[in-house]
Amino acid sequence: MLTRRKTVIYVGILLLIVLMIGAAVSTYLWQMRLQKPVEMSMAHHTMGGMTEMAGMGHMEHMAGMENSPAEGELSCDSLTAPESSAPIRKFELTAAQTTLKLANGEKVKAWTFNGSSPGPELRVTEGNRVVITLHNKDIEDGVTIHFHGIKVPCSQDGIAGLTQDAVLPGGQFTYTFIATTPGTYWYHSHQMSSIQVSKGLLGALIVEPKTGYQSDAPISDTTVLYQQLDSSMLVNGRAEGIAVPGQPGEQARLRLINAGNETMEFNIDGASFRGVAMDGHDLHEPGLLEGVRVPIGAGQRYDLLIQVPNTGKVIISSPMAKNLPITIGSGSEPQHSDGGQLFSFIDYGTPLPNDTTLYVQPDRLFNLELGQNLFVKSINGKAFSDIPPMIVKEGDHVRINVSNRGGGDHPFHIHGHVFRVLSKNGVALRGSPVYLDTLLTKEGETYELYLEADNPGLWMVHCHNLKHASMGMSMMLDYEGISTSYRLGTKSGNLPDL
Ligand SMILES: [Cu+2]
Repeated sequence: MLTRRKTVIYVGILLLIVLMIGAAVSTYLWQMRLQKPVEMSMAHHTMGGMTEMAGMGHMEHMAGMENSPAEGELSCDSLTAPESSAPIRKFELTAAQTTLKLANGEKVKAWTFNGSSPGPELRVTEGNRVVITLHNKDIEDGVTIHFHGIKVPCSQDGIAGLTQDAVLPGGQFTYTFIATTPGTYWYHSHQMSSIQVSKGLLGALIVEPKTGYQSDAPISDTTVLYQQLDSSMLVNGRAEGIAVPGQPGEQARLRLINAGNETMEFNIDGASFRGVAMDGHDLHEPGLLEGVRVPIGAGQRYDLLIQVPNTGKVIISSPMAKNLPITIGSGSEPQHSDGGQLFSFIDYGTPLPNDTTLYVQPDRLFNLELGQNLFVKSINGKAFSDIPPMIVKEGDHVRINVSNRGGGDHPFHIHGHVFRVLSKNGVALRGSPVYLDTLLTKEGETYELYLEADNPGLWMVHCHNLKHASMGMSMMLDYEGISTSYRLGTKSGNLPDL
């Protein structure tokens, strides 16, 4: 009798477990369908006349409202780089399936630009007219190129299903933009981005200042791009650390790019350093830092300026990228410390005199809560196409309040714009102004951001943990009166965030 009862209990427990797994799997599969409608317009909201602020992020959107070009409407396609006599820099990038042989002998199947991952570093000068022709050799799902952090015109943003169709094998697409702002940027495919970026379709894009860098000591300039290529962590495409030459007294500028999906924290051992730029934008009077860990969210860039010491070398390392340190100079090993405080931009550097942005009254206010319910990564409790867009018009001063309500780190990325961080957890920034295109948010944190609506178009706003974006954490910033004829979905094959 007792045995029978036991058996019933065991079978019951087993059934419960099977049911729970079943529920989890079906929720997951259902979730994956979120990014796969048959056909939809990413700009499906035309809410003219809504000028009042507050709570607009919570407004119900009008489902199924198609964006038929009405009178006075502009198509994203018509928004292109202005004519100019700026010096032209031309590049050709060919996406192809390649087997890469890493330095450690390991062979990795990758998707590459011009045979390597990362693809070639594109280095241009401020003011250049940059012309990049993308060719697709054999990536069946098609590819695009998005220039992360660069303020391009709408038609050049490289979003499959929004600003263009994905470029299929044998096809090509030419991107043109003016490189207006010097700094460290990167490029990557925005077709099935969570898949294609982790397979290798990415590279660095550096815009050097017209005037060069002002300094009394010689400066080396090194791009350091970390990426997750399937299961391998790589730095500049290598499975081993990199060495940067440097004589005592010289300065090394490191352009750290986190092209992976997870936050990376860096220890800088053997020298004090300055954080001179974030997301390509110079910080004002950055002070010397020592023993401070630098957290770089997915998609973000930090430029560090490090003075090579007289005694030995400098080692920059991250527990997220074991065995991939950056070594500057030569000599004795520095003492390793990993218990330092996390770098905070709240009070780093000094304010600008006569900083008027701080007193601008917003015309629009949006509240965005980044979170998670079950397998959905959500914004205001909703996923992807259910999230109402933020609608603005050119010239608007826009306030966006972002809070992270769980589900991991969410690096919050806005296309086509640079935003300013006004406050963190209710505390106003009191150091240098901080301008970003990607903001690392951790659970429980709240930020107030300011953005000037100065680049009419249809823009994606998403988490740059691209897996999170593919699970729903993706929405739109739409300008009134802009439309697109491109469609997302299984019919067109355009799936920008899958
Ligand atoms: Cu996220």
